[in-house]
Amino acid sequence: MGLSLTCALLLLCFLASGGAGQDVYQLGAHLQHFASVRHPAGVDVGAREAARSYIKDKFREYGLEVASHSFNTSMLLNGQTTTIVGENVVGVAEGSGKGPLLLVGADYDTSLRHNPLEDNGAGVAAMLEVARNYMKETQPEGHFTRNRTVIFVAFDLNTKEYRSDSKAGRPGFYYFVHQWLWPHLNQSLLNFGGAIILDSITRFSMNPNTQHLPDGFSQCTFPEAYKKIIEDESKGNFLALFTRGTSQSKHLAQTFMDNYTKHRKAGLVRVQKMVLETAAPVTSHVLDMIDHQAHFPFWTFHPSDQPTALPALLLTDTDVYRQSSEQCPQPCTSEAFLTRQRQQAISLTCEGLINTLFELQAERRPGTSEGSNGASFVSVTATWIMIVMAALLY
Ligand SMILES: *[C@@H]1O[C@H](CO)[C@@H](O)[C@H](O)[C@H]1NC(C)=O
Ligand SMILES: *[C@@H]1O[C@H](CO)[C@@H](O)[C@H](O)[C@H]1NC(C)=O
Ligand SMILES: *[C@@H]1O[C@H](CO)[C@@H](O)[C@H](O)[C@H]1NC(C)=O
Ligand SMILES: CC(=O)N[C@H]1CO[C@H](CO)[C@@H](O)[C@@H]1O
Repeated sequence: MGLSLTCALLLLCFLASGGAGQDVYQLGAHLQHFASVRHPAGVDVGAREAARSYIKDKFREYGLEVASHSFNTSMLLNGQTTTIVGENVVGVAEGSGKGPLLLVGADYDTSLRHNPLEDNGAGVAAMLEVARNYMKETQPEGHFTRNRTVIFVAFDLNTKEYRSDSKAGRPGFYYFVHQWLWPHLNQSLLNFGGAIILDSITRFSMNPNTQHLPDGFSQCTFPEAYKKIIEDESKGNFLALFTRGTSQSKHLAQTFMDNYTKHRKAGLVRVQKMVLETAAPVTSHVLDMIDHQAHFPFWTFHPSDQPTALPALLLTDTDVYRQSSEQCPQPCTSEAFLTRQRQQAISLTCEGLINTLFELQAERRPGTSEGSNGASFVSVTATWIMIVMAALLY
């Protein structure tokens, strides 16, 4: 009885810890591969390439078609401007029918000064989990059919984040949009549903005055978001969702919001929409906040004389504009990093994204009921509860 009681208690603890379904996510396993600095001038010169290999292996394992996009850029190494070869990694989930393609992307390299797990290992881990679950649910035995194409992209060399290097060339995502994506879309806006970018998604704080906003944030740029954040005592307790004010971007943003908010634990980390209207004035301080992540070359896409803005969303914790309530002890291992708060936040983001992909790119198979993908987790839980009760009665 002693043993079975212990077993039962352990199982109950296991069940109680099931927050935003995080035990179905393999975040810890991914994060182990993103703990070290992945910069061309980093101490571990092989770290960037090792991370890239890991992403490719996982994409293949999930059944995605892997494509690679190499580009040349430049940066300051040992005092000299040097050409560097970068590689964006693409995982393609081809749809069976026509319709606009959707992209989910995250940077996998790092700057020299940020925590490699926070910026942006967690974003890459989330993207991998979204890819894994999307592919699993759209297998022949899954609940959905894959109708429209989804691509998952890990971007290399975000030179815009290496701010100390003012001579650095353009970042990998810039080349990706111009050299890979636009030709792939047959240079037609109609073939593109939008990009959703994950860049730093684990910095949170429920304490007042932990969210900093740059000068000009309120004045006509993001008035609604400003009001809400001030009302909330400037707490860094939200995931920011930056979008343009165009109808296509707003539709994508709303679909994500709706699917995110549906989760019963969504209240733990709310999503704050930041809508940048076309005519809104933007100060250089505000631009500093939003011009170095991968959504930016989509917003500012200019393939010819004509600007052709592409729809894109940025999901971010606002990074250096926020003080996290959780410091990671140095050296920050993936185990120490993946606290319950971070795990829940990443899981919620994953759930919102996966359901957004189901909603926009897939179709429920006839005969599978609404919510049955979520219900599989519940029925597993129910089975465990029965086992626990049996153990207790015994
Ligand atoms: C990068 O530059 C080298 C020469 O420095 C060239 O041989 C190579 O083809 C370039 N690669 C790409 C992808 O443009
Ligand atoms: C989605 O794909 C399935 C299977 O290929 C097909 O039966 C269905 O008609 C498609 N739906 C649309 C809207 O294209
Ligand atoms: C682009 O055109 C090619 C050749 O006509 C076609 O096979 C491909 O499906 C098109 N791509 C998209 C995204 O429509
Ligand atoms: C699974 C899920 O919650 N899907 C929802 C995503 O958002 C769309 C648009 O609001 C809803 O129709 C889906 O039901």
